[in-house]
Amino acid sequence: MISRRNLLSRLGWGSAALAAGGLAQAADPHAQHGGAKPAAPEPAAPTSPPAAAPRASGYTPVRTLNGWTLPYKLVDGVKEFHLVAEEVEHEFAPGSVAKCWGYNGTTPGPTIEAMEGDRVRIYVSNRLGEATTVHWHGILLPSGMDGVGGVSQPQIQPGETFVYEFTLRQHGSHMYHPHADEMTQMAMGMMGLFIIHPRQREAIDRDYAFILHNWALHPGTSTPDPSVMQNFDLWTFNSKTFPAIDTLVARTGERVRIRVGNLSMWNHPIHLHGVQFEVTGGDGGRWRREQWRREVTEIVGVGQMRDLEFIAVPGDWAFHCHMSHHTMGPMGHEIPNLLGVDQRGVEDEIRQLLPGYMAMGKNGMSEHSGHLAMGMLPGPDNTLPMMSGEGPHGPVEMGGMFTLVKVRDDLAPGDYRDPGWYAAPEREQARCVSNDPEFGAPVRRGKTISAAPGAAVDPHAAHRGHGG
Ligand SMILES: [Cu+2]
Repeated sequence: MISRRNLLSRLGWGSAALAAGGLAQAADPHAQHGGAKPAAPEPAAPTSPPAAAPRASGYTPVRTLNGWTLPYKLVDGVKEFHLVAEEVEHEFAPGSVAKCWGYNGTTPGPTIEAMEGDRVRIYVSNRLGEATTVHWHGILLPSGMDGVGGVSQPQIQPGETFVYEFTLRQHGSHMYHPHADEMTQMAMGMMGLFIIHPRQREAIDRDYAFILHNWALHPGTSTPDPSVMQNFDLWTFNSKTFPAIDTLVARTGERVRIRVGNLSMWNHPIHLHGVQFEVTGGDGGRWRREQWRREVTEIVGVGQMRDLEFIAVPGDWAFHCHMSHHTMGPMGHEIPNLLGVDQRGVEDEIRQLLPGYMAMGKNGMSEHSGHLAMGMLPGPDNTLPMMSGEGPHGPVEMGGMFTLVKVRDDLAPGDYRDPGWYAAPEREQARCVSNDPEFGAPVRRGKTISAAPGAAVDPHAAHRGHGG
């Protein structure tokens, strides 16, 4: 497939480039005069590079957040991959480790990366205690290679290795996952990305990819609970929660693509600050240019993939799910609403009876991030705080599906190291101008309720006297 963008970039190469392909024909001046196709390409202008052969010159490799790409062996022209389904020890973020299931030692499994037209042979060994299969989600292939246990193949029993083989007839962002005891195996972390690059090189400088997922890793436990359908504890980009999720970095002016897949049980409105991105593709490959949409939030539905592209502008930009509970760590779901209730002294007593108890704070939940920063209020073992992360201006108060896109003017191409925090120019920095609550003469309507006299405006202030 030739994208409009690629085509336009080739228009300057002389009319020889226009001879191939229907899209090019519309731009061909000959087409307007009687519609006769030119018999042969006109000779290219002397300054034009040769343009007849497609540029099968490779691709910008995908950068899998906190992940890796599976190496392959070329055997008689076939790319051979080997996946191993197995139990893995996985760290969601420092302080939370669990027994999960994945491939080749990780959840998600390694990214499979190949090119349109490649023939791939994929061995799948099962080292789990139960049968599995692999379904190649979104990939056009013969029915017997589709990986649906009982329908397209017998299940792969523990200890067995199956082989899948097919030719890639498309390009785009795709995934793989089991189609056997799916509820359990996906809840335990079995999934991975399958990225197929087009033969025509795309104008993308940085290409990121990850999968959205949710986990019922209840506070104090170390194995996800596959029976949970809605109330999850952990919300992850590639099985990591903030602040353990990799930062996405780019140089100012670079074209960045972020491929987002969703194998969780919820739809996620994925939101990026700082730019209007274009949604340029989905499971059905790269969309025609006329179908691209300019957005700042894109819902990635369960089982879907979306490609987001933008030109990088300098700064530190939040990139997160907009369901606010999905940017939190584990919190328990039956917590009473204690906004406005003074709980001094009560919470510790409750926690002696209920070890996982975390109350809603009197002035909101951010009290807790303050407590944790002060070394107080440790949660149950192996349980992440609800909010965490420390930024250059204080606590970030996030968790779960949150990370940053960091763009700098002076990054070398291919440098993916976290550049640290952005230093905004002084005139572009929001700042405090008063600490008088009666400051100014703002217009207000309705019935306002003032904070009680003496109420702690600073949520940490009430605890400073505890000597904690
Ligand atoms: Cu979400």
